[in-house]
Amino acid sequence: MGFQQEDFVYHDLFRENTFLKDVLHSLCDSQHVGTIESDLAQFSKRASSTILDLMWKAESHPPQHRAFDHWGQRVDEIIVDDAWNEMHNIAASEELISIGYLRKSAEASRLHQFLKLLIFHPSSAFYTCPLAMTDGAARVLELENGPLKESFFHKLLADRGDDFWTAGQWMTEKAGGSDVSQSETVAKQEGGVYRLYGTKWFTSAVTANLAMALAQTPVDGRNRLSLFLIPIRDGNGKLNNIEVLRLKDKLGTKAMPTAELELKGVEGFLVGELGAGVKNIATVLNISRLYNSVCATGTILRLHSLIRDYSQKRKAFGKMLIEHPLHQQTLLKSQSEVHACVLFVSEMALLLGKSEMTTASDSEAAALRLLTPVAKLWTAKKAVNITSELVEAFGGAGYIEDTQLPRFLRDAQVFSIWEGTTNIMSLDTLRAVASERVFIGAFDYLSGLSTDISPSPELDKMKKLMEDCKDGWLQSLNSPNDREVAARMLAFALGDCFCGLLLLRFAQSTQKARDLHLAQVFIRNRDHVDFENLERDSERNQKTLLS
Ligand code: MFK
Repeated sequence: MGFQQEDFVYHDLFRENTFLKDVLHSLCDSQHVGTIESDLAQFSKRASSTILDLMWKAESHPPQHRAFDHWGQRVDEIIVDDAWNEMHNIAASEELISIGYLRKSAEASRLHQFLKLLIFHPSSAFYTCPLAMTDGAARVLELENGPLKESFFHKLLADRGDDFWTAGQWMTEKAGGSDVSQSETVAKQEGGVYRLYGTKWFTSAVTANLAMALAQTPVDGRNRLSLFLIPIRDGNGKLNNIEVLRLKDKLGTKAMPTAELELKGVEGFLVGELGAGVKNIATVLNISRLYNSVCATGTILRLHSLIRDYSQKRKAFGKMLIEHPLHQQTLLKSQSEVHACVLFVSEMALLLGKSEMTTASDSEAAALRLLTPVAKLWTAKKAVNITSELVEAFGGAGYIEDTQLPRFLRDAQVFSIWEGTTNIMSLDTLRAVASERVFIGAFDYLSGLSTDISPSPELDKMKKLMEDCKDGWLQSLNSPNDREVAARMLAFALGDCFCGLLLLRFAQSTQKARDLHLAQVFIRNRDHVDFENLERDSERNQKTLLS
């Protein structure tokens, strides 16, 4: 037989090298680190073996919509593979939601949960998508602290699959995508309850048990969006006055059922104040945007592990790929960014944990608000770019479906769209910095981070970037147009600066040559921020675009 290439291996991400363990040890207090470490170790072993097998099965049997039974009766069954249902049981028994709410590890509980989700995501067939919305709904209910919490909160935290409920988030409509204010779904009061009517254009995880949905309600003589909790199914598992119009044929996330739904008078329970729907659903969005960051990060952590493994098994031009200087450059730059993403989401987990324990300082609360959209857009774009780079690094094998590598590229594209595009996240960054409290507090937080790090040229470069962001924003951007034009540049520069500081602090904490090298590689590849370097004349821009 001729040459046979040895296959690449899906290593256990927690045991493959010391990186994730080092992250945990550098951020978690000694009281909780042992429990979290042993839980991550056992789970990571499952995620790279039995759970991975379930993912292949779920991915190769995508969901189907059976609209009618054999007599023509509308049934709207969503047929999913058993493997998808097994992901549900795993999510419950591994307490993937409840870890964040039982708070056994106090402020580090979200760190525990996010690291576990990071390991789960690349083996989950995107079961992390329903989990993201479930977690967001759980946080809304926890804050609501009334009868709805009493009825539903515990179901979202259950540790047995049969008892565990997942949640969807139903916002997007034909008329209202990013601009949800254009939504046409209405909630009418009928017989003392609210009933919702309208079409929801993009509802992921239609196998969920409840949904958080926006609908128009009359408030002071005009329509305003309000938030409703909808129990999706009755006691027999049948949809409650909801019709499934069709499942979406998406670019990726093929195992995950996403549907177009017609609401035909489904009962909904008002959450929070009438007319404050966007503000209330922002709680869901902020949680699910952090999940998006965790999942984007998990994707590239896994893919980088695969290419490192392959690079030690594939020979070209007389030596292993890993020995080629140019291949090393590609892998090193992406590894520095993968590590940056892991540190970014881990730090956000700590900030979220503190905020939910009400122990966050003002500057930490401000950093959480500002850096949530930044984390979302920054990690999403890294996932898209790095996935493209690393799939390419496999050569032709990366373009062949049965290597399962092209799936990475298809799936990565969702991260910059799911829960708001890069530009929408940039506008949310703008919304956040418009508050003086958030602007000052978040820069205080970054500045505090930099004072913990020993002097070096790399630290100087990150401090300059931070000052240029702050001063440039205050001094050179005065009109709403100029600020909008600069929003994306600010968001990416903040992401660069935050990650550079985190990588330096991490290297200082581990004292490992690997971590210092990766911090240096990352910082060397950062650009300066220059708010003057923008096309600010909107009228001229439009003329050029249309001519
Ligand atoms: C996993 C597989 C997935 C499968 C494929 C997925 C593909 C994509 C499917 C989807 O459709 S996902 C859903 C994507 N859509 C979004 O994420 C919505 C994007 N749009 C936004 O985020 C807009 O910015 C937003 C709807 C929030 C704008 O609405 P408004 O009405 O113009 O907001 P406004 O008036 O600025 O803010 C209303 C209130 O909410 C304000 O509070 P006050 O009333 O007290 O002033 C804001 O401060 C507050 N708010 C808005 N965003 C916030 C926030 N508060 C905290 N955090 C935020 N992020």
